[in-house]
Amino acid sequence: MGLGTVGWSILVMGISLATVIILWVWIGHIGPTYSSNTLIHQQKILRQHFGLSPQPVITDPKLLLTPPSLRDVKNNTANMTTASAGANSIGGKNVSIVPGASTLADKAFSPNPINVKIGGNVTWTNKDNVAHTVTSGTGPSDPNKGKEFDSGLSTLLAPGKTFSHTFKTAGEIPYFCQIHPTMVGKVAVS
Ligand SMILES: [Cu+2]
Repeated sequence: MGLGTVGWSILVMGISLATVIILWVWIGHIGPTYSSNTLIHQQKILRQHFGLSPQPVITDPKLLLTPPSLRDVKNNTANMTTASAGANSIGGKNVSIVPGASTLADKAFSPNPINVKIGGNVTWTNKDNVAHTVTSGTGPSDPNKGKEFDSGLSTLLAPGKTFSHTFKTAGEIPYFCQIHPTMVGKVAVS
């Protein structure tokens, strides 16, 4: 009883308060990003361990607003429909407009060149994140541009969209993108 007990009580309270302050200063300053940073670090180690390429860093703000599980749905479903369409028709070929295509010249389309039988069709899928066109011809100044096929400047081939064309005559048909004319490809019909 008396001052001794009160003294001890104050001491215990003081130590508790000090502990709380120390813990707050020690852990509190790490902040809310601590757990997500740990997660990223763990993923990096795991990817290295299993020989996977490092996680791509996403900076596109539109993509960051989309949950990861929904990010590739458009492209994936486009692949599914073109894959089944290709399987059902004789000589159906698929060409991708690859990510970053606008600076890739003749690597913008894959595979390039593409071989197709007479009567066969080619389906282009835009796997890039900007719109393109697939337009027959050697470039914007070709007087015959778009004669054989053209996905169109008014109906741009948006990301995830597809465009198909059936080839009826043999020959080598160059094509390009009207928005980025350095993107070039070739269809060989035989
Ligand atoms: Cu383009």
